[in-house]
Amino acid sequence: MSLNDTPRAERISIGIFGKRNSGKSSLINALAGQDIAIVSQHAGTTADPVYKSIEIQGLGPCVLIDTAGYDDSGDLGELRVSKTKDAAAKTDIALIVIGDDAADEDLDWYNYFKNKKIPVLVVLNKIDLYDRNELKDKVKRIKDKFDANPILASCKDKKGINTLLNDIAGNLPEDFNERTITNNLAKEGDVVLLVMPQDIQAPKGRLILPQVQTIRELLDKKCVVVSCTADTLKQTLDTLKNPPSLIITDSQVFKTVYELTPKESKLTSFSVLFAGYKGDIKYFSESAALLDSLNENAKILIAEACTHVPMEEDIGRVKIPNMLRKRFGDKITITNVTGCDFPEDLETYDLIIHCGACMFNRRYVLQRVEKAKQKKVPMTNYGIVIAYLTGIQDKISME
Ligand SMILES: Nc1nc2c(ncn2[C@@H]2O[C@H](COP(=O)(O)OP(=O)(O)OP(=O)(O)O)[C@@H](O)[C@H]2O)c(=O)[nH]1
Ligand code: SF4
Ligand SMILES: [Mg+2]
Repeated sequence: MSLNDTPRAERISIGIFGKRNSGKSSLINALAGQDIAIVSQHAGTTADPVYKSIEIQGLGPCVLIDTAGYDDSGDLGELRVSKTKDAAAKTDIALIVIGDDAADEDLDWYNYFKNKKIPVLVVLNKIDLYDRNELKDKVKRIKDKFDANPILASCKDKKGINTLLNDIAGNLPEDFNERTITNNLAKEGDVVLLVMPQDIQAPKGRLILPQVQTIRELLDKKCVVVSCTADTLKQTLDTLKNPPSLIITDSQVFKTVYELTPKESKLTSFSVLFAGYKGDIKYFSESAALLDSLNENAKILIAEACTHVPMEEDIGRVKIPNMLRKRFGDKITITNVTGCDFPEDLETYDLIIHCGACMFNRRYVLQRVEKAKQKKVPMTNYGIVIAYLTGIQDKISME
């Protein structure tokens, strides 16, 4: 993916699931209109999930996810199935591909998505192999089993693909295109000031993704966007005729910025905004409020979506841990995880602190929140926890 493309986390993730050899990879190629996945008659050709960013007419920017068949067995097979489950956690809309007769496993996976309220469609592939009566029987059996009509397709003859694309467009999660980063905090004509310290963590010559996405959204909303670094904030405010209606800061300089924020301006941070955009802001703020109940024996998990090499001044490895130690003492235990690592034994932690997760899609972050809720572990994010630890939680606008 080039820098000019829509980030993967902002695309519709279409996950393709099914038994081995059902024609999942063939379907990816048919949907994409090009050969992007390897197809063969050998069962188990696709071993790891393959994520392919692509523009589909009528749908816009999508990620097609090809997966290993969920009927794979043995040690290696189990590993593949667990990776297929990871792909399921990132899926916005799922297709269950049936290449022959529907099996109980197909129904299990169908129900898995239904239970998670993820839209799911059943595709009966390879219809070119059956005569009219055989097809009628198969369709009836699928209807009985799933209580849903299958979409009939032949990847070989390129039949049914347009119908499938229309059905995908018609079944997208309701709020998919409605959610915004700044919600009601910024509207047309507002002057919004962004405070963005370009410290060691920002890649040379670039802005980080949450900043880029926020600027893009504010420009789309027809806001007047002004930006500065923390050390030029006072000077920037002095040059403005009126105080900005909103200041969005990097959380790391929350306190400094708060002290300079005019009383007419609302204040928030990029990661507070991303808590609402990608996660569950209500749970995040309720969880941060529980900070006061922690003590020196607390075990805290800090999860960061980026896998960059930790650097001096790193927010998740240095800044937040230092603030926590200052508050609760040196004995507290802090564990850092990055990327897709997220421990199964969440119940052993007293609090989870997540980064803004701009690299993850909302579905995936909400799945982590769900796991935390199930295990009754509070979960919050960088911006919110910093606001609490600096005592300005009541001064920031959450949504
Ligand atoms: N006749 C017919 N054959 C098809 C169709 N779609 C796929 N196939 C064949 O089915 C076989 C399996 O196709 P794949 O697309 O590799 O299936 P898969 O589900 O990705 O398989 P794994 O990666 O092994 O899980 C290949 O030989 C394809 O040519 C179809 O619509 N009609
Ligand atoms: S994924 Fe997390 S750590 Fe990486 S840039 Fe986004 S908010 Fe920062
Ligand atoms: Mg395959």
